[in-house]
Amino acid sequence: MMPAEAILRLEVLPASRLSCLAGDGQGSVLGGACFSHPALTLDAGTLPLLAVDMRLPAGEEAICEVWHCAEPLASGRHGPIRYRQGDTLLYGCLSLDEATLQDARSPLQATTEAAYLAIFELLEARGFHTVLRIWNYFPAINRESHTMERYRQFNIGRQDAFLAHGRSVIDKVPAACALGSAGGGLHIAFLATRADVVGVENPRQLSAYHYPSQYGPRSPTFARAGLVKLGGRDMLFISGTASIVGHQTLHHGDVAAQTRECLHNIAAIVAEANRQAPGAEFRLDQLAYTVYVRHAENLAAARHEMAQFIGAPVSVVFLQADVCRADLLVEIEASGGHAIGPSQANRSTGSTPCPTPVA
Ligand code: 3EB
Repeated sequence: MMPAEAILRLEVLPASRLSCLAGDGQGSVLGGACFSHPALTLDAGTLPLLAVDMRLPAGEEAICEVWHCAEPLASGRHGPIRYRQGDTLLYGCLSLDEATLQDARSPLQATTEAAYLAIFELLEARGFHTVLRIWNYFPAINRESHTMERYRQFNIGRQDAFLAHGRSVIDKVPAACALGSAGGGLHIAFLATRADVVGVENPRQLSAYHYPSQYGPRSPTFARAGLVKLGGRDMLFISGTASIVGHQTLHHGDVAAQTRECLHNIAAIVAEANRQAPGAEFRLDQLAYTVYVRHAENLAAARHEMAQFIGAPVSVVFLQADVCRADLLVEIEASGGHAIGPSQANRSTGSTPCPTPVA
């Protein structure tokens, strides 16, 4: 007998194979994000698929991270958000141009606040109380404008939206990442759930929501990781993780040492998750990773350190992106406990032909 499909599965595939998803049963696709430079023009129909303008390692094809869900799914729209949901999971995404408004807020701050307000409105309307994981991308993340670094403007807009919806900004906050894209507007994707989510913090790091004001007037609103039980399985979503101990950046200018520090931090989060979910037994080599490296010339060093530390993880994607502090050269996110890879049906029959690329 075939084992039951996991309720949630991550499939990493080249964008040229996106059209295969129809054969795979587009029905199982919850949503996803594609990375390429320039951004793809996706004809995704009703699927919430984000097209992010982000550089890849030299010679690599545009790549998509696609989430599949075994629940019966339905798609919808809410304002700028495209979403798809089952009984316990909802994935949504939106892309907004930075609007110039006639008020004191910077365009990025105002656009971020509007995006998060729309997300919370949708989630309240659909009865999904908890954001499990949220991915944020916008250009020139370290550039100064309106007297402030853009990442800090983003943090104000994000926190104001949490507060406007009566949401806590110090715990029960989502796992997240915030990366600099190569162009375009503000792109956000999110995975929400009706299940209970436990926030996991890293004993080696001050919680980001308690960062002191030297990093900006508002602390970033995210947890180091989120732990959830779905379909009887413990799943772990680890936020973007950098070479930060306490609240300080370590190893300025040394990408290899920064990569190792990221991985020590991820190992600490995994140990903490295993303590909070006895029986889960998350393992570093069983996680799916995305590694964001600021400078193309540092990709090889980051790859080498990953291989030294983890061996051969089940999945790893490398992308080139700016990270949210100017002195950070690399950031690594990971998730596990869900299935990783192509569907079991595809595994047993070999790869499905898919002659017509969507892009
Ligand atoms: C850090 O630990 C590095 O603002 O959502 C990592 C993950 C970082 C998420 C966010 C920022 C965010 O502060 C930066």
